[in-house]
Amino acid sequence: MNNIEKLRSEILAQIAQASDLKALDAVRVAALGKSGSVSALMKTLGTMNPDERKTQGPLLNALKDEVTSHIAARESVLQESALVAQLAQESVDITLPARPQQNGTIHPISQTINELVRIFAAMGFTIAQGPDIEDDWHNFTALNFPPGHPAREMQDTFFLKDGGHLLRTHTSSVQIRYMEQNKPPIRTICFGRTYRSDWDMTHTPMFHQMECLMIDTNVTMAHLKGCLQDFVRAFFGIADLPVRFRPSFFPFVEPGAEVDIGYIKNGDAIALGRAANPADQKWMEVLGAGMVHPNVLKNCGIDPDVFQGFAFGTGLERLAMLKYGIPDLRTFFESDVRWLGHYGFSPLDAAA
Ligand code: 2NL
Repeated sequence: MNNIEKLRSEILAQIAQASDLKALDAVRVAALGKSGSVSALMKTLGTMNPDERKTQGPLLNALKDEVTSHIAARESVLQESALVAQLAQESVDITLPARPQQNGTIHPISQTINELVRIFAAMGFTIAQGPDIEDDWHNFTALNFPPGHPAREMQDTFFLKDGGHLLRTHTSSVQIRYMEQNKPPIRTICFGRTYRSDWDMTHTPMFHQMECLMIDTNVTMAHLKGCLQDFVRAFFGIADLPVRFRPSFFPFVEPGAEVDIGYIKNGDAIALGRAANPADQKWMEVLGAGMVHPNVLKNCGIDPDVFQGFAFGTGLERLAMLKYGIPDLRTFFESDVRWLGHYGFSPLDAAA
């Protein structure tokens, strides 16, 4: 009895005197902790006879409850005064200028893709996607590359160590997968990263391609030329931009062509467009194109006696450099936010 009463007044006094939360916690541990004074008394219950236990039990429990609630009450008083002290000490300098807001920009490659999507969507094309990691079939064999073709060599292609896979060297693999899954009529474009083991002024080991594929009955080179011409004129916003085809070879097309657009030289500067005097007309290559090779159609389960198609491909960095006047390819991949601030686009800029 006496013991409990004495302990009670001691602990309550300690609680009242605890001047901060740390001191209060020490009081709590000393009283209610595993080897605390109240806990020690509770343990003596087991050694008492039943009568004693009957009177002592409730008293000890009441002590424990009372100590607990005093600690909680003191704790909230101390928390409150700690907050008041902190608020009195801290101040906000409302004259400090706000941190400048960093606005992100749309990367020129993304902007170019958005513009191309608009142009080709208006012509009825859908967008296809495919994996960056490819197998030999979709990247080479289905595209009519013969076994010893130089593009299949180690120097140009990044092969994975598993022996069966590679990083796609062009987005044509996406079109192969699309033809395996979808039957004509087909009108589809794709955009994607492509990889070649190359690194100099005009080549980076990763770059972006766009590719276009149309398959139907009675598709001719005339459709290819009309589609291509409409696309480059819409993209560069030049209604009479000259376009010319030169015969060329790609294993996956027959006939194949390289496609040039016209420009004029003014000193060191160049301007896309038609020269007033044909003698001043200059040409630069921007695309590869052709009629899909019958073997490629066969490889995708499409009957070349019934269906024909055209395809073309182009590099997105090159298109973006020409349209936006970006002089150096390698700056696309330096991830310099100042470059992005300069050449990037606002999300509010409508696509051309
Ligand atoms: C270039 C040349 C080209 C194609 C891509 C293609 C795709 C299939 C079948 C036939 Cl599935 N052709 N694509 C055709 C000709 C040229 O790209 O210089 N790209 C940057």
